[in-house]
Amino acid sequence: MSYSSTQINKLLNSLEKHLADEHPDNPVLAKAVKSFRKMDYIAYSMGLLNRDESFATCVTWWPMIAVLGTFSAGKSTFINSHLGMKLQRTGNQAVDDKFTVICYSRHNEAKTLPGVALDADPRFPFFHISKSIEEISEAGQERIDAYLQLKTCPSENIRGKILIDSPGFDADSQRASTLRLTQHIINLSDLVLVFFDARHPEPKAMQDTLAYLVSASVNRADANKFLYILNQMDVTAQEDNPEEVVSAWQRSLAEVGLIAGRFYRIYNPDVAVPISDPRVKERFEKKREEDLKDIYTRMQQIEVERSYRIVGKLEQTAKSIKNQIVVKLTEMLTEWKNKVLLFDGIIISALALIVGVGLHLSDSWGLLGTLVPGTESFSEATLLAGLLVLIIVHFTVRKRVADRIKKKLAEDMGNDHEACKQYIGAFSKSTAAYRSMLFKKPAGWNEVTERTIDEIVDESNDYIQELNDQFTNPSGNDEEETQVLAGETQTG
Ligand SMILES: Nc1nc2c(ncn2[C@@H]2O[C@H](COP(=O)(O)OP(=O)(O)OP(=O)(O)O)[C@@H](O)[C@H]2O)c(=O)[nH]1
Ligand SMILES: [Mg+2]
Repeated sequence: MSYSSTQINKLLNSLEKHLADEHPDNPVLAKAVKSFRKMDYIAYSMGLLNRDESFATCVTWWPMIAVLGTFSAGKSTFINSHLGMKLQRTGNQAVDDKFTVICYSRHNEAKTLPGVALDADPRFPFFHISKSIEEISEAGQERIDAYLQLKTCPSENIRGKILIDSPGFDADSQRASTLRLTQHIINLSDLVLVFFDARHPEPKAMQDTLAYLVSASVNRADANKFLYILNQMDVTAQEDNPEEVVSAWQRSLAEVGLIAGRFYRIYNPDVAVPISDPRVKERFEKKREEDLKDIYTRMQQIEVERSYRIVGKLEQTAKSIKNQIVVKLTEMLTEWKNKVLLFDGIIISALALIVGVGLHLSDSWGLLGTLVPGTESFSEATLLAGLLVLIIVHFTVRKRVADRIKKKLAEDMGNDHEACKQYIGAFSKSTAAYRSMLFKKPAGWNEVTERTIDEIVDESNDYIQELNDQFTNPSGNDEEETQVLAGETQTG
């Protein structure tokens, strides 16, 4: 993705502000943006990045949790109860017809913004999604607002995360654009909760859902980010054999290839039908509590993971500039210099030889006198012409050799386009015609920039310590936090 250089400044400023809002008491990630920015300037001076690029756009700043599933399965009810407020409408008819992206905002009470707000904002994972929808739209230009909306919400439970509520999945009546959005969301999400309805566990009722949401997920490398949830379990308490509902559900999942995976059974007590038999009730409640705790732990965990992931990326990028990129560029420059000198030598000797032989054959050795100042026929023009030829030869050789080295690099690096582009940018800058060949170090790399990189590495270590202080609690004086962590290690 590329932006203009003013756009990139704006983007990073608002990113920093948003992160600072999210964690007023713990500004690690907002500080990380600053460190990324510092590194950007080094990369600009080295030619690794263009002025309209930033290392900060290579990381995803918000972990995303998507809630998908059959209609009326209780997706919105689950989300409301997680947020602790009635943000989403719920009801027994198909209620939602749009994807709702829910994110934290400290300042506002809940606020709804149209889909264009997401489409136009590069901080969100839906930047320019309308283009991709237009491509497949059958109904001509469809408005993104018909599919997507943004809600901000002051619930602490989604601080630092993006939560997505989706319309009930019903593949028959799905428009292509909805399917495309679903795919986009699945690809980008760190966690996907797939909701099923215990009132309709039979395969027929969810065939399309299975085909689209489940079979596609089975063979993915990130298959473990999918959690399969059978919701509204309370209604099965009335059945003679509640276990049969669960088996029917698991059988239909198995039919589309899903045998391993994480299965959960929950219900929402606020809207549940009361369970009269106390023994059944106890059993249902216990299972529900266990499963819900696991689901919440997974949801909680992704925020911890993202903070470490971002800071890790910062450190890793800084180190790779110093230990890999600069080293490799230096080698490439040495190779370039040696080859240029060699070819310069060969070509100039050859030229001298040709001129010599030519003059000899035409018996005009006397002309050589013109090149020696003081002799009669010496002309400055001849000297200048000779010099010019040498200069042209030299710069052509410099460029040709550099091009050869770049070409070989592109072949060696194969499909790592991003890294290859950076090397080529930096190497081009280092071998630019205005730059002396005698510099051993790549352009933009000097004691100051080297010290800055060391600083960034130190900073990222400080951030990790700050994160450790935030997420672990060695002194153990806050029971709740210790419990959360204990849960994490179990599932992790
Ligand atoms: N008995 C029972 N009813 C539930 C449960 N969860 C949700 N409901 C009810 O099921 C209906 C549908 O809930 P929603 O949360 O709107 O479902 P949804 O999946 O968001 O539905 P769409 O957005 O229309 O696809 C509502 O009337 C809820 O009150 C549950 O655990 N048990
Ligand atoms: Mg809903």
